[in-house]
Amino acid sequence: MDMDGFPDSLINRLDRARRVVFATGAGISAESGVPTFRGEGGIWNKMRPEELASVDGFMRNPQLVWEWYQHRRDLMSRVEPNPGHFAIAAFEQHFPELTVITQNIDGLHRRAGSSRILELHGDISRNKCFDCGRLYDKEINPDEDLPRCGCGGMIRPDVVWFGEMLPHDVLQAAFEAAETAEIFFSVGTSAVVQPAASLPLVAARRGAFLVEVNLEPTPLTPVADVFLQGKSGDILPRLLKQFESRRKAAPGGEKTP
Ligand code: BJW
Ligand code: ZN
Repeated sequence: MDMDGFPDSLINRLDRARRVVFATGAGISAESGVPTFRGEGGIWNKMRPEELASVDGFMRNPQLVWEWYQHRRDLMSRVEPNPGHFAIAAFEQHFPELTVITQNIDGLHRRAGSSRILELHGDISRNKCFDCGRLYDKEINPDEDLPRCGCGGMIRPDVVWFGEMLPHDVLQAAFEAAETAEIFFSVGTSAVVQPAASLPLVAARRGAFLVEVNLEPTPLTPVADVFLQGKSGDILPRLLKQFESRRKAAPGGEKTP
């Protein structure tokens, strides 16, 4: 252990790593003011996911679902990335290959400056046609008649609901990144929603060093090599700092076996 409390095993691994994955969930954006789904203050404590985040729910009551998404879209457009997002973006310059795999739809990794980002569950700033998939940017006012696509299909947010497939190419790239990662960070996710929850397990099976950052233990915790309990916006910047000061003290250290 070092005085900042991060295990030497983790710093040593980071020092040698070339391929790193940060897989993030709602928790990383909590400190930006975006509510999480599960856990303390989670959305699903008050709302029913099957009503708001499923195809059936949308078909039953598109107006309600649009109200919810328009509300969250407004909120997400007003918030800013936090030190957790910025630390991940800064880690990029230290590794030849760093991939961010996120379940979030808020665009905050992009706004923090990360460059290789795989968005598993879509992007709330986009709309698409239910039937033909055509993308639409225009704002939806849930109080008015909902617009339709030229093909007659309903317009919906470009996000992935329960029971829907994830975007194929994005998911494939995510599994490839997990399979080849030397260090895999799981940050701020309850690690229960599939198939995202399989990624760290795939990485670990292929030999990746698994690091979890969360306020509380999850089903992944027993599998993790290191569990860092606390806020991602606190832990990740401290980890970055300790890692960077190690690099300064021993430049080129990353090349020693
Ligand atoms: C902090 C913090 C701080 C707080 N610092 N930490 C196999 C077995 C069982 C079920 C299934 C299965 N395969 C598929 C399923 C069904 C389903 C599923 O997994 N259900 C489970 C709930 C059981 N999966 C699907 O349907 C997926 N599709 C699919 O599998 O297709 C193939 C298929 C089709 C048909 C049948 C079968 C298979 C699609 C999943 C889509 C998920 N969609 C949502 C909504 C997206 C759009 C939107 O945002 O509106 O995605 S649901 C919601 O959950 C959202 C999130 O991305 C996702 C994950 O949540 P996340 O990010 O983990 O957040 P939380 O809130 O759960 O956790 C936050 C964590 O942060 C907590 O742990 C806190 O402690 C922590 N935290 N503050 C650090 N400051
Ligand atoms: Zn269409």
